[in-house]
Amino acid sequence: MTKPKSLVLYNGPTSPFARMTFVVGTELGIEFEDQAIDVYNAEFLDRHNPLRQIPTLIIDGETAVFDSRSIFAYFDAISDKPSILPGNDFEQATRISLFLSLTDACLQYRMTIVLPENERSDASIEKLKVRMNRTLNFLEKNSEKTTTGDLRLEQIVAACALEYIDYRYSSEWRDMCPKLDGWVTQFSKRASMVNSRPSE
Ligand SMILES: N[C@@H](CCC(=O)N[C@@H](CS)C(=O)NCC(=O)O)C(=O)O
Repeated sequence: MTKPKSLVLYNGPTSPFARMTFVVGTELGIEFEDQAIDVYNAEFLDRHNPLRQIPTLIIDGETAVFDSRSIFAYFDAISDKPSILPGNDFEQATRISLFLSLTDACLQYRMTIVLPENERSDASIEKLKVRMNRTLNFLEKNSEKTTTGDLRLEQIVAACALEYIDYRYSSEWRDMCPKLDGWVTQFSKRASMVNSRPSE
């Protein structure tokens, strides 16, 4: 795999998916420039990513890689360290999907509750809350699979997802999920997690 001359990661101060790519790149020893942008006013991004979303990674000033899953795979491919991807472990891949979808539900929840009252749907908010709580319960029951073993993508995605739940929804999950709570409290002491904590 050809090594890039320059990498720019378009990131944001509170984006959970961008945070995951930052932590993955950092843990894999990749050198990249981390640029926090206001994605809602980032017209310049359209020529690279028509979705105008973060994270977006620019290789050597021209090639764009997105979304977060493609960036995880790219960082993993150019790293000199052992792969952190699930490979053919499809149960692990499914847990990664669950943590990513949990993050997505929390993002949608946040986007819904900040709408003006007349545009908000209580039913949609309730559905997202039920989805988040059901997923957290499921992940707690299987938590040993996530929390044991070597550092890998699954753990990075899990830790960023759980801290995003704290940030945008509630920390009540910590009482409901004591095993995940204990694990993430330790995991989030890693420098890559401390240096990417969401803040407005
Ligand atoms: N599936 C994408 C989701 C990216 C995403 O939702 N990014 C949000 C920030 S967390 C964004 O750019 N929102 C701005 C918008 O959609 O206008 C990924 O995994 O990277």
